[in-house]
Amino acid sequence: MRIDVVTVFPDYLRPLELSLPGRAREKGLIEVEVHDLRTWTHDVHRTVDDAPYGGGAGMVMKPEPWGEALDAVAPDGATLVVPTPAGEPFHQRLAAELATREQLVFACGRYEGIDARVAADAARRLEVREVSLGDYVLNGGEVAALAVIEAVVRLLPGVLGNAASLAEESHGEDGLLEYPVFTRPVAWRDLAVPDVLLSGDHARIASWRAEESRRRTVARRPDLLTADVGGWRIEPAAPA
Ligand code: 6GU
Repeated sequence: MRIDVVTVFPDYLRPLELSLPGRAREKGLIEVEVHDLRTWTHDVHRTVDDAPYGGGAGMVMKPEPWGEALDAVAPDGATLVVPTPAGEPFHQRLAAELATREQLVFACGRYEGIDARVAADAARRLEVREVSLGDYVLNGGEVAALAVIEAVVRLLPGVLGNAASLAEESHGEDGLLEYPVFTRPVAWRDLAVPDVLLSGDHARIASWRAEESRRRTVARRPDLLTADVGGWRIEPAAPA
C-alpha cells in the first residue's frame, strides 16, 4: 500500500516514522510520503487560506493549491481520505475497507475546512471519503489522519506479529467490546485475577469472556448492540 499525506504541518506526521507504521515501512509493506501543501502555492506569502464567501468566522483553505497537490500526488483511481468533523463516522469496517486499497491520499485541512469544490473536483477521478473520528472538534486533520493510518496499516497482512489478536479485539468480528484481560501476578495490591481464568477449563473461560464482553458493551456502548454497521457484525445482538 502507498500512503501520501498533504498538510501544512508536515512535522505533525512525524509519528509515522515510529512504532507500527514505521516498522511496516521498514518491512517494505507500506510506502509513505508526507507533502507540504505550500509546495503548490505560487505567491511570496505561500497563501493557503482566505475569508469564507458568505461571511462568518475563520478562514477557508483555497482550492488552487489543493487542486494542484492532488493532481500531483493522487493518480486516477486512488482513494482520497479527507478528515473532517463533518465526515462519515470512521469505524473498524471502514478501516478494513480502506485496507484493501492500493493507494490512500490524505488531505489534512486546517482552519474552517477546505473549499468544498476540492472534494467535488477530486470525486471526478478519485474515490473520496470524508471521515470523522467522532463527535468532537480537532484543530485540523493531521491527528485524525494518524489515527486512520494506524487503524488501516495494522490490518495489512504481515504488519502485526500475531494475526489472531485481530480477531478478538474490541470492534472485532462480533461487534462487541473486548473482555477485561489479566496477567501475572495472580494477586496484586488487594486485587485478584478472576478464578475462572486460572481454571484451565477453556469452555468456561470462553463463556466468561463472552459474558464480560456483553456486560461491558451494555454498560459502555449500548448503541453497539443495535447498531447497523453494514454486516460487520456476524451474530445479531441477544437481549442483555
Ligand atoms: Cl476527522 N477532523 C477534525 N478536524 N476534527 C475532528 C475529526 C476530524 N474527527 C473528529 N473531530
